[in-house]
Amino acid sequence: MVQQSSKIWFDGKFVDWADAKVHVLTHTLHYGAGVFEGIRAYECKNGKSAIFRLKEHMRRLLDSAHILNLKVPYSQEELNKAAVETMQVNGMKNGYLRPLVFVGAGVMGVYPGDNPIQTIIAAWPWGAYLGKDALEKGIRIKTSSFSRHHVNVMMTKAKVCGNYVNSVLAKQEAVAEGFDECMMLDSHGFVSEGSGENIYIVRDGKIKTPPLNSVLPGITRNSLLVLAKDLGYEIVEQNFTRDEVYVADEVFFSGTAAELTPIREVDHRQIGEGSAGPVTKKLQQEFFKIVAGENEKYADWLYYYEV
Ligand code: PPE
Repeated sequence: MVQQSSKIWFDGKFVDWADAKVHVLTHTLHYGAGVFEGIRAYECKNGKSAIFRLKEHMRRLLDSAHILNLKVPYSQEELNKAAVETMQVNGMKNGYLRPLVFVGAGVMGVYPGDNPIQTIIAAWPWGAYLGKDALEKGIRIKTSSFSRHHVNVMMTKAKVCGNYVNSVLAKQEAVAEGFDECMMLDSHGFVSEGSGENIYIVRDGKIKTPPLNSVLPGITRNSLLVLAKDLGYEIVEQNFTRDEVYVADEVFFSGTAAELTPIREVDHRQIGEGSAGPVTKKLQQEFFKIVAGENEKYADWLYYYEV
């Protein structure tokens, strides 16, 4: 059960958690043409709180909406403000924010007509996405039997609700078979991403992540590309195959929910020593310092607020 907070921002107003309801003929509920975001806020060492890369997340939300031709009636600045207020009104110093833009009820049929475009921002406390030990010990994954989207089937640059049917199928399969998560291949057979994370391999100190073809342009991914370079690592965006993953020294996932999660086993093959490797650990350590406001160099990635 999701841990409830008290209020949800709903079309410009705060409503009680229990009253944030929609009609069963809500268009997006039937056809999936909505867009969303996942954003984390962290309590910082200076006693304040900060939403990590809020502006970039809201920009991606509006980009996603634009790709789907949804006209969001709010500016990026208004959405930033609403996100901060959602944390404040709920008295939350840290947690997960979920903005969602959806097509409301009106006409039925795939053409959305003039149905209202509705926007919500919910927030709730969310701990480690892949389990308590995942961040430290690493997880076990399998290659999914489901391919990731072809770029002309779904719009992969957009975080579209309907895109996640593919993720749900893949995740269900992985969990049913006793794995923590899965690795998905694109329609050409190259490694793509996890059901809700970007993926990386490390071999001989060099880091690779798939280019932005079939994968979501992760904001954590963007942060790690900058951070890894700043730390002196070679990091490239390049296609690779599943067997290259098997022989990697280290494999890890990144995402807002997953943060930076080491992968210790892929398709029953141990990766490296079977625990988080040195590059993964270093990036993870530095990432957690940045989100806690302990590295001035990345101060503009933090959107501070007080509760
Ligand atoms: N790929 C996918 C498919 C994805 O869903 C996410 C985020 C990422 C990559 C990483 O993107 P970013 O968060 O910007 O670094 N997945 C969100 C939803 C997870 C969920 O189960 O819900 C998230 O991490 O918030």
